[in-house]
Amino acid sequence: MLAGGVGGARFLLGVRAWARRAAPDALGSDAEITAIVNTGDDMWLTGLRITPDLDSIMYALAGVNDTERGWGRVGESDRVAAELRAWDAGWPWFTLGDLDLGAHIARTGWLREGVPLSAVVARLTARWPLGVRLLPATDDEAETHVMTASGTLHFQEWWTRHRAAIPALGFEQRGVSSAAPAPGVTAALAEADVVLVAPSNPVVSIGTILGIPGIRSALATTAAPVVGVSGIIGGAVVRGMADACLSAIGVETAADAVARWYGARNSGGVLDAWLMAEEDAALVPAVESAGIRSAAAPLWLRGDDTSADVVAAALALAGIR
Ligand code: FO1
Repeated sequence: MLAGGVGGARFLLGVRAWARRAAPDALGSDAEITAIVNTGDDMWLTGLRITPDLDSIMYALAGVNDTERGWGRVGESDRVAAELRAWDAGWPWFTLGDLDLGAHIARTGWLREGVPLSAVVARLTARWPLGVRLLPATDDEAETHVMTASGTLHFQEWWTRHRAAIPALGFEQRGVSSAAPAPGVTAALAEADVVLVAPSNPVVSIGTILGIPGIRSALATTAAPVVGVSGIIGGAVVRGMADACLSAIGVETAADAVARWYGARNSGGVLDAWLMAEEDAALVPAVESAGIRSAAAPLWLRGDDTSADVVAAALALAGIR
């Protein structure tokens, strides 16, 4: 699985639910699930390394996430954040909850000791039986920055302070040319029975993972079918502001346009198949004519069970029942 944060977390809960109910003859009830997670949203804030997408997925799989906000911990408090504001430290528009800070402090301490991010993620996730292995796309810092008419800013500021309201002229992954897939990433892609592309933000989540040197070629050469799930239903993004990102790169906010942007694997892209919502069933022929197998199914991720149904529909496109 390639996944971003909030959309990726919901979809991963569905993949886990599917694996728990799957017939043994499919991938076996002990299906191994590896999530390769976007790290382009990551940043240093008041000396702490924040990794939003990895944390959103970890907390969701552990069942300790704040389901209203979509990020951070349930039962959170912000006494430290109030103090940081009083000291005028950090970003007043970016709340670091007290429980969440526990993870940031632990992570930053280990990183400062020289522990690579992937090993830090292994230590943090060992606290709960997630049923999913989390891998950062890279252990190197390759943060997404947004170019606007009035200058370049970190993605996280554009996203949380400005709510993506400042028109983006483009995105850059700072330091991506010297970044490498984290240990285990290319092997996971090579050895997979199937690779799922979560309905995450195609540009700044999935696109950022694909931008790490070596990941596209691992996807191109794996024997596993690569199946994507649309995060756009009926011409609108399900949540988040992916439309602001798509328009920045000149891609229409439409399920078929995103499939074409990912491209067919047999013509240099990444997808073998693309699952869209019933609302977009009329677009299936257009996607198929781009060389990408396609189908339409109910796509709303309401709970684990319906999400597992979406996963089953995606796997069926890959010939896995
Ligand atoms: N999003 C917000 O809109 N406001 C916040 O104050 C905020 C804090 C925050 C803290 C930790 C964390 O892991 C995520 C946080 N997010 C916040 C969400 C974050 O912007 C998103 O999870 C992704 O980075 C965007 O895809």
